[in-house]
Amino acid sequence: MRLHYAPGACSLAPHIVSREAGLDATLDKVTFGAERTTESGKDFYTINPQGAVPALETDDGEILTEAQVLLQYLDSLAPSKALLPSEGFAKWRGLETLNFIATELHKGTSPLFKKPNDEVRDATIKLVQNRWGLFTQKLGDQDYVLGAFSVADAYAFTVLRWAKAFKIDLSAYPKLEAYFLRVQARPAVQQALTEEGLPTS
Ligand SMILES: N[C@@H](CCC(=O)N[C@@H](CS)C(=O)NCC(=O)O)C(=O)O
Repeated sequence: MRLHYAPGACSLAPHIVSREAGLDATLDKVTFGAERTTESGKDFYTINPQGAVPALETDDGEILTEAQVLLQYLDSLAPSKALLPSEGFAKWRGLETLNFIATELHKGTSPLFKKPNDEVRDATIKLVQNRWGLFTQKLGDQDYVLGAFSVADAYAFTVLRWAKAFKIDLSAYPKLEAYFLRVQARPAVQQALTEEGLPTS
């Protein structure tokens, strides 16, 4: 399979999961400019008309988009790794958490990439701080948000990297820093960061 990604973008989450799951995923970097081209020399819009990463080309030639769906797909390819609860109410809690990360944390933070004016920036940061507070409540005293490491942690880590890069003050949630470092220390996460040319600490 081939994962289209941009360094540090939300595509880092499925990249991490592919490494956690030991799946054979080839990386294809997308360059964002006036045009969007892949490292393999294609117009990225022909792969994903939305122009957004992540996009996964499966071994059967299907193209799958939407980060949280890719995460569930990758989990389904490696059931023995149990990277997302699949039974009982834990399954629904897992899906609820993934959707929260996608719609509240990921899409809550992404307006900051568009260089908003001060008013929008301040409102965005306030919302992001509130949502990380809610995520911290979900985390509680657990090491990982669903108990054991899951695809949700790969996604949350990816978005928390952005909050840190934008220097959003999350000091009211000290457990988040320990959580971030715990996820970052995982060998698969280190591998994915290295493969994307990103700092590993
Ligand atoms: N709905 C998509 C959105 C993915 C997305 O926002 N990707 C960003 C990077 S994190 C992107 O490629 N943005 C470029 C653009 O939309 O122009 C998903 O959830 O996977």
